[in-house]
Amino acid sequence: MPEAGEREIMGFRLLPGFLARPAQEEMAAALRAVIAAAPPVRPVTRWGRPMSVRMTSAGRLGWVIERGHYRYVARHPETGEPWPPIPPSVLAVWRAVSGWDGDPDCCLVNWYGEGARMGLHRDVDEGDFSAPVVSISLGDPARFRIGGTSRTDPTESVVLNSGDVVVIGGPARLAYHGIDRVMFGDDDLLPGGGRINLTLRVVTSA
Ligand code: MD6
Ligand code: FE
Repeated sequence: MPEAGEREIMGFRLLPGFLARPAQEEMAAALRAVIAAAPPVRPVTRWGRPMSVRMTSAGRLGWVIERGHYRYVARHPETGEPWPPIPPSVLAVWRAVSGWDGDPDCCLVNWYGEGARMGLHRDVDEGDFSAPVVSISLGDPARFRIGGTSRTDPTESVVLNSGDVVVIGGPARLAYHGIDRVMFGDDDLLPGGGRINLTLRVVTSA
């Protein structure tokens, strides 16, 4: 049974308002330190186009695109330093909702400025699809599109607001999803506007 306020669409478990405003503020402050240590970069896709989203990571491994290859690596591509640790408040969300015995290897940090979006994709670079991916949204609302395991399956969309958490596991773990658009400036958590999405991932099998 879903808890109050919880709902499921196409196998994606939505936990609207999981984080109250003070918890969002604490997490945003912790992420400012992550971003200062590991500056977000615009990955260049295998088609040679820079993404509109800026990305960095925390944890043992970070997700990067290296000369068109999507992979997890232990160091920031520009600074050469190990990724900063995943903030404790972020790990606490994973432990509360993932149902997974163990912590994630990677917290991918996606930064959306004005006009940024993310095309329909699947997260398939991890070594263990039995673990869920947990997503946390902070800042401006965004329209999240959810499909099935085939690119041509029908889709639905839902707005993700600051403090919302999404768990994708089970059959939905390999479903297509993306961000159609961000309602830039509609939320005041992040100074100057913008949206941060965190995705927590188990990368290596036990
Ligand atoms: C975003 N999220 O919300 C992009 N991936 O900005 C994702 O790509 C995502 O929300 C896997 C699981 C949950 C997600
Ligand atoms: Fe994704």
